[in-house]
Amino acid sequence: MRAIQSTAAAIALSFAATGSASASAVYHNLSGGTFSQNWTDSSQITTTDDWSGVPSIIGYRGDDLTAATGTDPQTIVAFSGSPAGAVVDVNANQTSPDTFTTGGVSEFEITDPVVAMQGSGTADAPFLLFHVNTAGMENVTISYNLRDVDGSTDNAVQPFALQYRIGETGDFTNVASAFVADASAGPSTATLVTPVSATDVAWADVSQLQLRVITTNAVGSDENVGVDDIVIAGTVIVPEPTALAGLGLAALAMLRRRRSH
Ligand SMILES: [Ca+2]
Ligand SMILES: [Ca+2]
Ligand SMILES: [Ca+2]
Ligand SMILES: [Ca+2]
Repeated sequence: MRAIQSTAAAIALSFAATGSASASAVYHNLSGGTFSQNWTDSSQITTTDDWSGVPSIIGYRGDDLTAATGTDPQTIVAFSGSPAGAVVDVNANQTSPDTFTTGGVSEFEITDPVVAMQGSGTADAPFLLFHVNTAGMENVTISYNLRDVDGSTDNAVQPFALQYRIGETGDFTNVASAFVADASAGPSTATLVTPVSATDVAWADVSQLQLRVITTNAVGSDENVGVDDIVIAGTVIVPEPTALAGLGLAALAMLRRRRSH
């Protein structure tokens, strides 16, 4: 009876933790294949704020990660702001990035479908969080295209940073080489595409690698910028030749020991 009670209590606790903290995502097992997402399947997101149909990605609005406008996203390393906490976000099934002014993460079912982000007074630092299991893999890379999909008269400086952390707690580490100072152009243009790619030795052989692409509320009216054609790849870790030679010697030594008995 006691065991049943404590099990029930544990389940209740885990539900409470899920509700108050962040959503959970399945970590993509990179040894089973490359991770990719180009948003072409617009049925993966059908309900606002519901990421359950999108493998290994969750979008967050980034409330209270900064109190200012024009903050360099490279300097924001906390997972969530205070007092808002983590706010899961996506505005589903949108069709007009020019006129959709709500800040945060949005799915645009346009000619080349994309999930895009723009900051606002509420969406202080929206981001996409990728969950990857790189066990047994090295040379882990991420690449994506930042697409200005906002053809309105807005002409903001829309910076994008790439960050990572190992595990699900603590601050993120910024990847300086992947910073884009302004991924948008304007006014009234929606053609700029900025390719980004990065790698870090710290991403190899870990069960929980979190990568995030983050922007911030720009000075003035923000522009929607898509994060598209995302690819996360790696190579299988092969034992060093010296280690193989060592194994061979150990096997020989074992054989000799057996023979001598
Ligand atoms: Ca796309
Ligand atoms: Ca959709
Ligand atoms: Ca633009
Ligand atoms: Ca703004």
